[in-house]
Amino acid sequence: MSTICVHGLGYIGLPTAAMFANYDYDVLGYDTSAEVVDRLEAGEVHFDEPGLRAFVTQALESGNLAVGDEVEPAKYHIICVPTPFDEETRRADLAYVETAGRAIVPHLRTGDTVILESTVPPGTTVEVLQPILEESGLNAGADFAMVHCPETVLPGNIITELQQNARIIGGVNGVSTEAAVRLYDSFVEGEIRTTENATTAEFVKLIQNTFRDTNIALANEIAKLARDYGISSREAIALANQHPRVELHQPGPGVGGHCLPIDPWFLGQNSDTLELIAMAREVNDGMTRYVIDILEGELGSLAGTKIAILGVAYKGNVGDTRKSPGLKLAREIQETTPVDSDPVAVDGGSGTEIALHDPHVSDQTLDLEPLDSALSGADGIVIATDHDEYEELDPHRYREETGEAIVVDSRSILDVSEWNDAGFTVHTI
Ligand code: SAJ
Repeated sequence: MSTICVHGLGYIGLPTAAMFANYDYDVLGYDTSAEVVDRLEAGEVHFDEPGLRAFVTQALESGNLAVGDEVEPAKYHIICVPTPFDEETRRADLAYVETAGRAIVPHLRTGDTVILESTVPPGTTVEVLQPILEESGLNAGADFAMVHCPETVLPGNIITELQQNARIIGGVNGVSTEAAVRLYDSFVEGEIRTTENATTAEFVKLIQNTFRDTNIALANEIAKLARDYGISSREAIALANQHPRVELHQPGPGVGGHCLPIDPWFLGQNSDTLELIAMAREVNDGMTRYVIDILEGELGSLAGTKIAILGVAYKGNVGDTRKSPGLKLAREIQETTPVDSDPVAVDGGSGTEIALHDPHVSDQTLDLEPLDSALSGADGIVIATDHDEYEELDPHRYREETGEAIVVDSRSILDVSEWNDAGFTVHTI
């Protein structure tokens, strides 16, 4: 019997399982995907995250971590399953949480603790998970402990943040909360804050990401205003942030990843109140259109042009393309220049040739090109992701291949005067 059973070995579950194992707990990592389990058993990690492979290998080799596709009894069950977003209804799909709960029921015993880490709409722990777990005949709070403990780690820095970030633990009662605090206290170096209300913990996680999304929307609107006034939004924001109570985020081509563009909708899922937050989502989603407007302002219709999009990862120095602004931009350009208006249809009927480049992305389903070929003959170049590699691009090297290309630096990472000297027209957001 394992001490801890982690349900779901994805971005959060796998590092969490390895962390506990490396802190000497006896851990079973459970995943319904036989492929995930097989790859882990073969020493492979199924997604990119700095340092994770060595961290997981250490856990497996110590014998503290085992992986499998069957649940076992455990003193602690930690649920880290995905909660996919339904784009049409803008609601969370809680099927994986429900399935995880049902998988625990036959193994649940008096004195166990069940922890939900997955990001969920407020009310899920108590209204969705609790009734399922109580099908065991045991009562949450009285017979077993039940808490929500949201993960808050930043992709690209997961292992460090897992240990160093503060944690919020919301139990259905004091005994539940204390049981989870004792567990996380074994490796969390950040502060552990508690609330005796699981819904509050769910809510807190969502307002953290909503704060960031809404703040970025404000930065995006500020960037548009700054362009209207012919000044640099980045300089203005940096100067404004000198004030001790101002903390503006950075503008860009939109907000990607699996958290910020989704969590504001989860927050409003069981409420009628979503005004500013919904508008912020629209502002951020509209940034790809804003980039297209800049390109069209310079090039006219994009039909028949070639646009190179540098960066299809959702943010700098990661290989993750979930809800990537770069890919969204590519799709929207293709919709903007339908085949009818297109004298030289290429790439699936779009009137625009789109070349994608990203040094961090290895997704074989994307038609990524080497940098030279992506830039060759480009009429427009969009820096869509703030990878370090793009910051270091030498404009003089590409000038001949691109001619007088228009550059939209949506992340403001280029040295504009250097690019101007090389003959490029550069627009920054
Ligand atoms: N972005 C901007 N401007 C900024 C900051 C970010 O446009 O000033 C964009 C990024 O380029 C990216 C998107 O926002 O496209 C999201 O990136 P991010 O780095 O803000 O966040 P994520 O999605 O990688 O991780 C977030 C984090 N949440 C917060 O910082 C409040 C992380 O701590 C959470 O654990 C994670 O969501 C999650 O799992 O919820």
